[in-house]
Amino acid sequence: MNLRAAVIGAGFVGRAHIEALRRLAIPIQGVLGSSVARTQEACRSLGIPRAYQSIEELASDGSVDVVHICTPNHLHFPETESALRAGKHVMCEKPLAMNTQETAALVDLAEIQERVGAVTYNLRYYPLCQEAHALVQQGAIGEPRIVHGTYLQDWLFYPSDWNWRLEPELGGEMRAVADIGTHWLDLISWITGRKVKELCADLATVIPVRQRPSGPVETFKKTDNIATEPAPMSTDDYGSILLHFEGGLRGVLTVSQVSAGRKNRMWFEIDGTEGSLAFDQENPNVLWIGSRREANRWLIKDPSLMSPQARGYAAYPAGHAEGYPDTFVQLFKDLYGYIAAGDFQAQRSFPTFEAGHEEVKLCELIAVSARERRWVEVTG
Ligand code: SOE
Repeated sequence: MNLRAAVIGAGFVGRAHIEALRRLAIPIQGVLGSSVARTQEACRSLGIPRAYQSIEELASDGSVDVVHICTPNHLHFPETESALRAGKHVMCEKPLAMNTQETAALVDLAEIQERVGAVTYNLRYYPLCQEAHALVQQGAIGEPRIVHGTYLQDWLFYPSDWNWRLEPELGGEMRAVADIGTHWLDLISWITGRKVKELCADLATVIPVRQRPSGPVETFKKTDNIATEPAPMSTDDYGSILLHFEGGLRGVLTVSQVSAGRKNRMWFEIDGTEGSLAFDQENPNVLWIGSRREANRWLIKDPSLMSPQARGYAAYPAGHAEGYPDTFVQLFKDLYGYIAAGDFQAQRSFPTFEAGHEEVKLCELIAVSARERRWVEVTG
């Protein structure tokens, strides 16, 4: 494949994108960071040839086919718009944009420009999440009836923990639900093939005042020894959401970024009429398969024991663990393969801009439900 990439953002997730692109031997033409110094440092430390000075310079680079957007949330819309208008395909970090006006505009613009848009709901690409998807589609657990789970982290546990996601102007009005809850919601809708039809949410800002550092702090980095000032908080540290999906499936999700000891615990269980499945991102090489008729099983990731449609998403043989960085490789493999094939009417197996729009819509409805303390229907 002759496609070439450029990456905007060189923080935690930008580097994950760069590493995955390299495993796929996709040339990275250049990087644009949050400042000239950070761009140059990224190019130097990662051996990337070109340090762009601006989004305009990047967009006018005719050698770039796909732009990866790995910046804070408020930049996703303008950067994606520039890339699409310049005729690039886009791989955007989640959430796709700050609100549904923006996400709907990006869905339309990608269609008008006949470019492909994807959103990094990469958790679909754990080999055993692909297997869960295949098993549910094959009817291995019958009709899904109940789904429950959590997405819990502790990196914002202390009032002194800080990140741009805490500032609504940069991260959006919703935080834990948008940042990690939408990963779970996207994953469950994709595995079960059912959309959320109505929901009822309870949200809380459990740390009402935090200590804002005088300079920027990268995701998952500590703020020790930096001068700070008190800052009142408005976004959600915690949320629990009751969910009704299409086809009678119902369930509940709890998200939190203040649960001590839980580092990145995206966990789900789907209970069907014939059996159950459960997966834990902190231990992603096993899938629990529950049964009433026979003994429960643990499927240890092994491509030779996985369903034909899922086994291609395991890059390594049995006994060789795969994790978070591998999910980006598999997602980009799907996306770049689709773009290279050139038929943009073909069905898309990766998370699309439409999926990104759907998640931002759910976030807006979750905010309404929590504010008005009531069930809200998902329309449109
Ligand atoms: C921070 O909460 C974060 O990096 C998310 O933004 C990612 O999407 C998730 O995969 C890990 O946690």
